[in-house]
Amino acid sequence: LKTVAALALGGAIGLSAVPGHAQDKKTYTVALIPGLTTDAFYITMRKGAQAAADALGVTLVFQGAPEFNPVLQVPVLDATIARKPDAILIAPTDTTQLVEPLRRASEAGIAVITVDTFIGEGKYQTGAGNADFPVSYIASDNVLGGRMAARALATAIGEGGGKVYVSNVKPGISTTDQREAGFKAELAENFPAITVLETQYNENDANRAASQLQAVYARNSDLKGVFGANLFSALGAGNGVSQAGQSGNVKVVAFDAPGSIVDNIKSGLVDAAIAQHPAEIGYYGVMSAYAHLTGQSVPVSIGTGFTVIDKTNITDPNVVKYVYSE
Ligand code: T6T
Repeated sequence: LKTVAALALGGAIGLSAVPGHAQDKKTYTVALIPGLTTDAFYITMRKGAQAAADALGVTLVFQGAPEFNPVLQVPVLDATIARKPDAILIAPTDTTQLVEPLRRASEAGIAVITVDTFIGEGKYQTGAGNADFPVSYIASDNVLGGRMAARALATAIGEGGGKVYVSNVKPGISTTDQREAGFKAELAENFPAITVLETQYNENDANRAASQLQAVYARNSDLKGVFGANLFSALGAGNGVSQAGQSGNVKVVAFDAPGSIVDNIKSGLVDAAIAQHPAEIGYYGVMSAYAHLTGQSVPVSIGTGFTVIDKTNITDPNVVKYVYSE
C-alpha cells in the first residue's frame, strides 16, 4: 500500500517528468569497433570502455573484424549502423577509406567518435565539411610517441650511432604514419649520427616483420637498431633479431606493451616499450559519447598518456598496470 501511495504521490507532483529521474533514464547503446578484435591493445581498450559503460548504465557492444583492414571493417560498420546504436566509437583502419562509410553513420543520426586512429586530418568539428563530422578524437599523441621511441632507441644504441629502420604496418593508418614521422623527425633534429634505412611494411603480420628484419640485417651487418611501430611490428622485429642471433647487438624499441613484449624486455631482447594507455582511451570514449548524448559539450580531442617501460621499472606496480590485457 505504501508503494502505491508513493507512486500516486510521485505522479501527482510530476516526479516522472524530472530530468534524470530513474524512471526516465534512457539506456544508451554505444558500439565500439576496434581496428581488429584479436589485438591486446583493443582488448584493453574494451575493458576501459566497459568500466565506463558499467558506471553510466550504458550498453556497450563490441564488434570488429579479425584483421586490421578497411575492406573487412566497413561491412562490420555497415552492420552496426543498421542496428542504430546511439553512438559509435571506432578505430578507423584507413584515413580515407572510412570517411564515406562513417559519414553514413553520422547522417543516420549516430554520434561518431574516433578512438586510437582518425579519419581525414584528424581535425574535427571545424566546419570544413570534409572529414570533420566526428564529435571527438580520443587517442595517444602518436607523433610524440614516435619521438619518444627515437630517444629510447638512440639511448640504447649509444654514442656511435649507426643504421636503424622502422618496421611498420602499411601507409594510410594515422597512428603508425604519425609514429614513423615523429621517430624520423626526432632523429633528424637531435641524433645526426643515426641513419634511417627504408621502412619495411609488414601488413600487421609479425612473421613478415621477422623475415624483413633478417633480410635487412643480411644486407646491413652493421644494423644497430629497429623501431617496431606497433604491437605486431615490434613483436616480429624482436623475433627477427633473436632468429638472426643478434639479441643485444641490434637494439629494439617497441610501440605497445603486451605481456610478450614485457617478457622480451626481461630477457634483454627488447630495450624499451612505449606503452599506450588503451583502457584510458576506451573509458573516455564512452564517457565522451555519454556526455554528448546527454547534451553536454565534449572536447574535440582528448590526448591520453604513455608509459615508457624498460628493465629499470619493469616490476614497479605503477608501470605493470599499463601492461595490456590479453
Ligand atoms: O598500436 C596499436 C594501435 O594504436 C594502432 O593504431 C594499430 O596497432 C595497434 O593496435 C597494436 O597492434
